[in-house]
Amino acid sequence: MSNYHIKHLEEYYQVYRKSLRNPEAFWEEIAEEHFLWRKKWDRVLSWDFSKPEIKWFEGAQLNITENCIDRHLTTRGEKTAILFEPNDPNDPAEHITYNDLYARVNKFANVLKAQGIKKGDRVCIYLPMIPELAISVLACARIGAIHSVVFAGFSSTALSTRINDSDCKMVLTSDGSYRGSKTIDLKGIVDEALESCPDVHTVLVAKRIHSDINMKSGRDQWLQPLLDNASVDCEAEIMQAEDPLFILYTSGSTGKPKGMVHTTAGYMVYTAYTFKNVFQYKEDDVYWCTADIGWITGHSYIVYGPLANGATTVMFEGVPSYPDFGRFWDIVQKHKVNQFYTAPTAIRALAKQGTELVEKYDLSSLKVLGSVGEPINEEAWHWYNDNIGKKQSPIVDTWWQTETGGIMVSPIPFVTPTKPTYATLPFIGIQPALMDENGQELKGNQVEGRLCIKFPWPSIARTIWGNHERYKETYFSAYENKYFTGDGALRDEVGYYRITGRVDDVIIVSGHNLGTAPIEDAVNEHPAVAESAIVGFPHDVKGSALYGYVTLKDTGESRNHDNLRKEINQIITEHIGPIAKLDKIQFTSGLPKTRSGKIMRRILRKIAHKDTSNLGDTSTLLNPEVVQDIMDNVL
Ligand code: 6R9
Repeated sequence: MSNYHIKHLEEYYQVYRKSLRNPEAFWEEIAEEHFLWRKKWDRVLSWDFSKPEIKWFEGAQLNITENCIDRHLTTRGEKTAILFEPNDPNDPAEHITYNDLYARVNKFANVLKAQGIKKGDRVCIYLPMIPELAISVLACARIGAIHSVVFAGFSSTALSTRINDSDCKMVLTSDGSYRGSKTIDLKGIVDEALESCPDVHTVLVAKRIHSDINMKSGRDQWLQPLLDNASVDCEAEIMQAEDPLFILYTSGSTGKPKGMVHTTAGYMVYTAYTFKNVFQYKEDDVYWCTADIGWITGHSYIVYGPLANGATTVMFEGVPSYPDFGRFWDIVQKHKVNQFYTAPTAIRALAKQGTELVEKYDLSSLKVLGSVGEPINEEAWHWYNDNIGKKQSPIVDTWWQTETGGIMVSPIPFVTPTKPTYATLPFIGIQPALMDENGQELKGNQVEGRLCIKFPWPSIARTIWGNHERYKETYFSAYENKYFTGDGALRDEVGYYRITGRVDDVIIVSGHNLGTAPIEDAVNEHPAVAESAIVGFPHDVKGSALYGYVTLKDTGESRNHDNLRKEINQIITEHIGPIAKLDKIQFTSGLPKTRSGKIMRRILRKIAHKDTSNLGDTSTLLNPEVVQDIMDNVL
C-alpha cells in the first residue's frame, strides 16, 4: 500500500486513521519518500494553538524549486511543465518544458539578485496570467525572496495597501494585459499605486500588449533585456523549513486585508500530496486549473502542487467568454485536458449559455472535474456532472481557504462516492470539528455547526504578516485550542461534510472573498454618504452579489440617485476593484441599529433576500421604524 497515492475507499479510511493515530510518523513518511531535502528535520511537528505557534519539519533544509524543477530534469526534462494558452485562440500555445522552466526561472532569479533582491526581501508581483507570473513566483522562491502576488484585477489603492503592508521593495508587472477583447493598462495602475509607496525602488516590466507606457527613469526597467543577459545557472538558496515562502492577502470581515504567511516545507508537502490524490494525477495527464495565480488556488494548484509532482499544468490567460462561451471546452479538446478544476460561478455562467457550445467539442479526455471557491449549488453540480463529465468524471468539490494552503475536505475521485453539494470527507490528516453556539463540540453525525480544525496540518498559514495578534484573534480565539474557519457546515448521516457558507461578514462573490467593512469604508468616502451597510444576496451566476444600504447626509438638496449609484461604484472600483461593485444600492432613511449602536446586518440580510417572514424581535432596536421603511423600498 502506498500512502502517497490512495486508490480505494478502504485504503482512504486506513490511511486516514493512520494519519490521526500518529500524525508525526505519517507525515514524516510522506516527506521522507517523496521530496528532495538538503538536510532532514530534527523534529516533525511542534505546535501550540494558544500562542499560536506551529512548526513542521523544523531543522530541515530545502529549496522548493529544486523539488518543483531540478529533480525532474533527469526523468522529465522534455516533458511540458507549463502549457500556456494565450488569450487569443489564434496565437500558438506555448509548451514550457521542465528544461525550459529551469533555465527561465534561473535567469529570472539572477535578474532579481542583480537588482539587489536577497533572501527574506518581499517582492510584489502584479502580473496577468502569462508565463512570467509563474516563472517570477518560482524565481523568488529560488533565491528565498518572499513573493506577494496581488491579483491583477485589483485597483491601485488595493495594490499600494498590499505593497506597503509587507514593505515590498520591488514590483514586477507588465505594460498591460489582455482580457478577452479588452486590454488593461496594468502599468498605469502600478504608477498610480506607487505614488503612495515610497519604498519601492525597482519596477520590472514585462512586455505583453506592446502599449506605449511611461517608464520612470531610475525606477522602471524592461524585463526582457535583463533576462536576455542573465545566466541560466542560479544556485538555489538553502531555506529552513519554516522560512516564509510567500505572503498572500485575503479579505477579513473587518479592517485591512490580512497578509497570510505560508512557509516552505509543510506547504510543499501538503500541496503536493493533496494534488496527487485529489486529482488522481497520472504521469502523462494534462491538468488544468482555471484560477488566477493571484489567488491561493493558483499558488497551490497551478504552480506548486502540480510542479512538485512533475505534472503538466495549463495556464490560461483569457476569460471563459472569449471569443465565445465555448472557450473552456475548446481548450479541453485542444490540449486533451484530463483534470479540470474551476469555480461554481464559472459553471453557472457557462450553464446559462445552454449546451450547444459544449456539444461542439470533444471532452472525452476528461477524467476528473473539480470545484472550488464557494458552495456549489445542486443545479450547477448536475449541469457540470451531466454535460461536462457526461456522468463519467467524478466531481471533486474541494473545500479549503487561503489560510489552509491546501485542500481540506474533498472526495478522492474514484475512491469517495460523491454527493451533490457535499465536499464529503476530510482529507488525510485533517481533523474537523463542528461547534455549537456555546463552544461545545457536536459529536456524532447529523449535526450542524461552525467548522473548526482540531489539529495542525502541514500547510496551515503560520501568521498574518506583521500582526500575529490579529492571527490569534481571528483564528484561534473563538474556540479554545481550535482553528476556526469562519464557515458553517453540517455533517450528514454517513459523516460527509456540506459547507453551508460564511458565518462572518465575508461575502463570496463569484468565488472572491470580500469583506464588507472595506467596501463600506469606500462607500462612506462619497461626500454625500452618511452611512452604509453591505450584505450579500443570492445571484444566479455570482452565487452572491452585493446589496448596499446607504443613508445620505441631510443637506436639504435633492440628489439624482442613479448618478449617486454610479459614483459610489466608481469609488469602490478605485479603492478595491470592479469585483466589489454593488449590484443594488438602496437609499434609506436610516440603518437598523442595536442600542449599543451596532448595525443589525442580520435584518438587512433577510430583507435583501426578500425573506421578511421572520425578522425576529425588532422592538429592541434603537430605531425600529426604519425597518418598515427599508422593506417598503426594497430593490
Ligand atoms: C480556496 C479558496 C475561502 C472561503 C471558504 C469558504 C469558501 C471555498 C469551497 C467553499 C464551499 C467549497 N469555499 N471552497 N465553500 N465549498 N468547495 O477559495 O480560498 O479565497 O480564501 O476562500 O471560500 O467560505 O472559507 P479563499
